[in-house]
Amino acid sequence: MSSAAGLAASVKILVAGGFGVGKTTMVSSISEVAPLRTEELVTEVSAGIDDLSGVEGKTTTTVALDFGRLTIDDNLVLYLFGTPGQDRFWFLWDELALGALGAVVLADTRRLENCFAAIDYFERRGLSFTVAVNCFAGAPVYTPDEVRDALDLQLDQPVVLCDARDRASCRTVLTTLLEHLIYRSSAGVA
Ligand SMILES: Nc1nc2c(ncn2[C@@H]2O[C@H](COP(=O)(O)OP(=O)(O)OP(=O)(O)O)[C@@H](O)[C@H]2O)c(=O)[nH]1
Ligand SMILES: [Mg+2]
Repeated sequence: MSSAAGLAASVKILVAGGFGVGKTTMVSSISEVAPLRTEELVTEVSAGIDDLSGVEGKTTTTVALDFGRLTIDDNLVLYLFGTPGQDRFWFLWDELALGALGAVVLADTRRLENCFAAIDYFERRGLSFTVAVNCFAGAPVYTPDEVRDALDLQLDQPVVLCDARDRASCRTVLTTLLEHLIYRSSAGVA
């Protein structure tokens, strides 16, 4: 977190998760400035590699990052960085994670296993995160406790349900993450 007298503290947050889970959608929904997107057409290189089930209409994919900004109050501004979802862009994650204070890991219950890599990455780096289940229509519905169990997460690990298209819902996800960051810092964990 960076701050100076009279200036709001700025905090960098990553929005991560598997391919097509709604990362770009979430950053775009919540950003108060025109979001930066770096989307390109999904090419045939994707065929047989990226699982498009449930998002068959998806024609573009993030190739570098998404960027957005959200002012929480006079004292705190969040800078949101959405990661690319395709495995071939993993090499960008270390750059994107530099200086980040926390992360949202988006999950889709139809392809829950796709968020394992992001969870593993943040656990290894000791970066606090919140799992947010993006509730796509028709996807199996599970409680946060069931998702936490399925992902084998600690009991104090926040898991919330959300709709990445809805600004208020995304704001709740980020508030949950901020509360978790404060809890971890007061507990001396991070
Ligand atoms: N029904 C529904 N569709 C959604 C939701 N969130 C995103 N979508 C759609 O799902 C598709 C994938 O969304 P993106 O935001 O591009 O996903 P992404 O995680 O950024 O994808 P990559 O960058 O390719 O990994 C898009 O067609 C969205 O319109 C949601 O909450 N509900
Ligand atoms: Mg994207």
